[in-house]
Amino acid sequence: MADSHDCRSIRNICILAHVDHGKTTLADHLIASSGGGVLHPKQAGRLRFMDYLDEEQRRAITMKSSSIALQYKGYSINLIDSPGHMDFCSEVSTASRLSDGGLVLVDAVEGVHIQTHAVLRQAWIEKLTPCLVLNKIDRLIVELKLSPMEAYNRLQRIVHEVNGIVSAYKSEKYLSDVDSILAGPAGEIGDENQEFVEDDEEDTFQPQKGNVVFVCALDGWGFGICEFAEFYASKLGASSASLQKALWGPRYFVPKTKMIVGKKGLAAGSKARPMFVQFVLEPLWQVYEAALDTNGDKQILEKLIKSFNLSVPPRELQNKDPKAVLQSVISRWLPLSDAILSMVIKHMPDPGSAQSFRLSRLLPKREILDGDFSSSDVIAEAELVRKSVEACDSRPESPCVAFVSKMFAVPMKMLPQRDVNGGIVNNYIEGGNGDFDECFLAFARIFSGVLHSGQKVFVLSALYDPLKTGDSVQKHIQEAELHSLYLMMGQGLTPVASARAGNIVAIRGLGQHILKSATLSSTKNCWPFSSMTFQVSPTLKVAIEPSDPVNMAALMKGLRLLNRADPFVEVSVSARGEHVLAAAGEVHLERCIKDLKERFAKVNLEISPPLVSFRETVEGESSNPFDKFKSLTGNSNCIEKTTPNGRCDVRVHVLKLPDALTKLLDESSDLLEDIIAGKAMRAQDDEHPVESLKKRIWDAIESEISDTNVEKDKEKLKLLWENLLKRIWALGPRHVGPNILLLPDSTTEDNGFSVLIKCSPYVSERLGFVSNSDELETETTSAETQSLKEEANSLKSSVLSGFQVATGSGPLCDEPMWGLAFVIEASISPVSESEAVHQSDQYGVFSGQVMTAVKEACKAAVLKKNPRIVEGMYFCELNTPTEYLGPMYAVLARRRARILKEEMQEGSSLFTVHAYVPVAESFGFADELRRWTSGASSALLVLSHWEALAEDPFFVPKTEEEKEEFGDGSSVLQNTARKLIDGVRRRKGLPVEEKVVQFATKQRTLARKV
Ligand SMILES: Nc1nc2c(ncn2[C@@H]2O[C@H](COP(=O)(O)OP(=O)(O)OP(=O)(O)O)[C@@H](O)[C@H]2O)c(=O)[nH]1
Ligand SMILES: [Mg+2]
Repeated sequence: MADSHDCRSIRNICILAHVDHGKTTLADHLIASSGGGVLHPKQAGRLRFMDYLDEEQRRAITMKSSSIALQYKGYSINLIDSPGHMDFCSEVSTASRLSDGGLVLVDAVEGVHIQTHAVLRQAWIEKLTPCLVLNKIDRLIVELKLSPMEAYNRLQRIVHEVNGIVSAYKSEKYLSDVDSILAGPAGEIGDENQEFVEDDEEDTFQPQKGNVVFVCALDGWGFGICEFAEFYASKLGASSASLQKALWGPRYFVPKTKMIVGKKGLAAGSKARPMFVQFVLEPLWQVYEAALDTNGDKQILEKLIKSFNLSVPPRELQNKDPKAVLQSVISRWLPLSDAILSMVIKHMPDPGSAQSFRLSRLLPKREILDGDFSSSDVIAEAELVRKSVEACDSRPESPCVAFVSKMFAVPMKMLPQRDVNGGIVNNYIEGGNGDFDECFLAFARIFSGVLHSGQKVFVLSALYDPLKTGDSVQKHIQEAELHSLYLMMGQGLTPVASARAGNIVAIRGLGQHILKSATLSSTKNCWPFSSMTFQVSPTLKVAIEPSDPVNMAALMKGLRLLNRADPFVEVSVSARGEHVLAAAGEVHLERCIKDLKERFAKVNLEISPPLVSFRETVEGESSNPFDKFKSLTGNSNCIEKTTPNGRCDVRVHVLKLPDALTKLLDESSDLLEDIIAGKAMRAQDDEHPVESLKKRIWDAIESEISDTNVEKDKEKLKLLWENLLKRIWALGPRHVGPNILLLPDSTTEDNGFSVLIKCSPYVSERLGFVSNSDELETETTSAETQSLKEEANSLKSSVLSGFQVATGSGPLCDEPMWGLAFVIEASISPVSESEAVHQSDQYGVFSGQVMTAVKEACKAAVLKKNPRIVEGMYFCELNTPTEYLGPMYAVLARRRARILKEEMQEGSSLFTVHAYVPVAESFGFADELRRWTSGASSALLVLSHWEALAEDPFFVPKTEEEKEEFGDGSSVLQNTARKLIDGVRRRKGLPVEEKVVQFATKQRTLARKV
């Protein structure tokens, strides 16, 4: 029973894989055998029970994760099926957070793909115990027609590859642990680290250990090595344990001596095959041949049925379709659900042992810095809660803690009409906001204690801190009453009165309190669970408006509901007042819009073309790295602006940051935000965020310096960079972007008559590049200069805002700037007597003038230094049969793709191609590809990086050669960079320079002739 008192009989698992590798098909068979009769075995594999949404069935891909409770040999197994499509990868995060084990599926024909990497990583991050399922073994026999030996080599290669991926994560973690130990204060290596050191040696997935199975989900059969080991034990006269070790790898059976030997033990010229081939694959191949070949030996099937005592109804054996006969025999010989579920029970941990292992990820130990005694009670209780999560304590008196990983909407009519006691419930009472058609349920796992329907709990957001009191914290904690609890059976919901620690449930009644995820707790003195990590962020944005403006309110309500129902969608209002919907990709977007139209808003909508975002930067540097620094000094390299009242002179220099540094600043924006706000000091784990970031900044710079060949230059460059890093005032836009505001060089001094607006290198201080104890200026100055200095001091924020605004919208098309460092020297001079009289109002507030001047100067500085447009790039993985390579390359070429790698997949006619495709060109890409290749190619896109276009958007042919090649400029086709810029400008309503009619005279003469 799911409500069993002992959590040792529970397993919470999810199925993870690349798209189409067969997760939902596998789930079908497990449900048919152990789902309590919700699915007839005949339909298993074809129905796709867990894909219950219409859109999922129509497209034949899973779009959300959903859970089902299975009963197997006294165990209660909560199985979560997850989607494999990139657009829904957030659902993989929500599924793995609630599970303790992950069945990682790999298609034996297609092998490891990008999402396989991604799900292995997710499992690793969430500390799941993984098992490997090699699916679609039938395709090796029927489609690829491999010999058993070839099939073995392929399987071995896949296992090896998957092990390689996991061991890379292990060593990465191991290395970073070692780093933090070296960087941190002297101490012992914790338990956790120890475990990585030990484990590092051994492959994670080993068929002989029993955590790898070979299956065909479509036909419902599968096996692990142990099934065969047991069977052959009596036949070969060996123990099944020793056979299990020998049935994988280079182990050979010598019939004469009845010995198992390694390769060396074989006689020269021996034709022996590895035991896995001889004893496992060959019989399997024979059965397939016997059943499917027209003149196959049908006796083999009969022998099989006899020797294994299989009860196959004669009716099924007489079926005319040889495939159906094969399936009924082989699925009884090697039942899929037994192979999988016995592995789950044996190799995956129960909630108790899993939670103690996963604790450091779920509820990381907090370092309490300020030893405030008044909070010691809170700390003690929070520690108690943590202990009870660690033990998965399911006693009713222990603190109750659950984690909600997502909210999902179900139509009201789908809710059970009867409560636990069989009484009729009126589901429509609750709702509160008038959304009567949809009901929001929380997808949750209980980590400690017991949850009852009707219970009151605290809902903690990820930012909640039990040690803080006051209003700022109050908004992160709410009290809520759980309306009802359900066990999930895919789409079906079974009401339960209570559920214990270790179970996965759906909770009703939290719709008003939780937006996406939250921690539930019976006590206020509890830390919230750590946030989930998502592989990508939603990048595909469109503006939405109702076809009829009258329906605006319905759209807004619809967007609000959608935002709640989809863990990954983002809804916002743009600066221009448009409602912007951000989704992970085209398929996701399409589903969101369908949901909006049909469920949440129920009105017709107008959808804009995708709003692609760009960045703006300047041309890369020349080969001499010192040029970069030269551009920071001197008059010729700078832009000067003066405020309208003539009192403030602004000089701006701009420099392009090394790409690696830009990328680092961009990626670390969350961390930087914390560091700048002074919040990152409390390390959650054993890492030192500031130190490690500092080190990475240096690494980024050093990778640029290392391009220089001369050793002396390297030293010099290093010094120059050191100097720059000590001068960081701010980052931008919005204080954490990839652009840097540098203070003027210390040699730039006030020139007696005007005063420089200066600040302390605030960000450098926070990052620890300079110490905070800056000496204060002590020189004595005249009263006049003193007041000027005070004024300069008050204008600091204007300079800063000017920089923030400029980096937020560049000169090309108002898009944010990318990887630039600005040195802004703004100096103010005293008001002269004559001006003072009519000064005050004429030009507006002085601070505003300074801000505008700084902003204008920054933008002009970018324009002067050969501006370039930067576009987002997708990493794209394509799989195409050889005959469609031509059309595929044509599609890629039309979309400015850059091919990185092309590789024939061994043993199949599939080509795998890796390419970068610009985001701006990616819309409709998958569709076009499908059309041109008759659906034979598939492509998956993952957002990869930002890349500057080398083209000059303002290119006009100047030299003779250029004119020869491009004409005199009037008839030159606009280059791509210019086209992109103009596209964005048009969308934003900014002026665009356009030649509407180029040769009017010629057109007229033509017309006359007719
Ligand atoms: N030949 C063969 N085909 C299979 C097998 N398992 C699944 N398939 C087919 O593979 C396709 C995809 O199966 P699904 O179960 O929908 O795959 P999935 O992993 O759930 O896909 P997503 O949820 O969209 O990521 C279907 O057409 C299945 O019939 C198998 O063992 N052999
Ligand atoms: Mg699926």
